[in-house]
Amino acid sequence: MTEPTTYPSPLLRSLQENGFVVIRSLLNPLELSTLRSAATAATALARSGSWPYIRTVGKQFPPWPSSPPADGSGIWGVQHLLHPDLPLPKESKDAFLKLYFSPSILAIAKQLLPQGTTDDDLVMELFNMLVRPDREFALSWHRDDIPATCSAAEEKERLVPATEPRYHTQWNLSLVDNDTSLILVPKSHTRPRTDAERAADLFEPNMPGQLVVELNAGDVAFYDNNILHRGVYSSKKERTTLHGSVGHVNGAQSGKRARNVLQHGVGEWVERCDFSALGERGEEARERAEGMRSRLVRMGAENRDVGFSLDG
Ligand SMILES: O=C(O)CCC(=O)C(=O)O
Repeated sequence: MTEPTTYPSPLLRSLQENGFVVIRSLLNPLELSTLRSAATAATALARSGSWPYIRTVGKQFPPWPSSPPADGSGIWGVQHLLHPDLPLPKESKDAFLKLYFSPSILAIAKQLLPQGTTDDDLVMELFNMLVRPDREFALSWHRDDIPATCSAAEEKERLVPATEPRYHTQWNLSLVDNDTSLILVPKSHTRPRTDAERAADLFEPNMPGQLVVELNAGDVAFYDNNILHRGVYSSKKERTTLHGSVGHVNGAQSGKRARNVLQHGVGEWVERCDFSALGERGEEARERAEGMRSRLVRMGAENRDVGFSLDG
């Protein structure tokens, strides 16, 4: 028998086994403070109704309304941090741009995507932010691209087995301490729901085996977005969590991935993004980003009228 010549990295092994992996202290203090200023300014715009791309309390999945609810319950997310029209100072916009395309985030993504992934395989996807609502709010237990109404056989068919390659990866990076909003059931990314999980209330507060992902400022959790998970948000606790995803070109042809990404409306503005600030780090960084964008644009051209993944 011939020995395999490559082995999964520890990060990939952890993602394969558990469905998520946490990397501590990815950002230095200067990066954190620059990003926090940018995030605070973007959140203020979104809360005041001056930025129409938001996640509104009371609605879990896209499409969301373009202004905060009239009842004062607020927002739980700010969409499109790379949108060219986001009215922020250039320094703040550049901070978001440099983080999304940072060598550190992309190096982790390359380890979690199929072995041998290079810059030329990466696809730009989503970059949003999750924030404190103005009243208590929670998301139901869900998988991002498999409806809760699916049978066990349908779930099995759509879940990717542990050792098969994953063609996208999703991450939460907290800019403040003590983010405990993401709750998931480790190892549920490769198996259908158990009978107990199926029978449980969609807002069950104590799902068997659940784990609260705890992030401090600068920590990032990468996870399979079809792991069984939910979000629980308190109006009394600040949350400033950057929420992004990166794809692999071999998954971009799939209509399902295209729907998961394009349902957020990124295709409407991505061609107008200005990546020139990345050139400060050398042309290689800017060219990598241009390549990632062009593969997103191609995915959009090949998958029109994608609709939405989930209702609610
Ligand atoms: O708040 C979180 O971290 C989870 C968000 C989530 O589950 C979603 O956007 O579908």
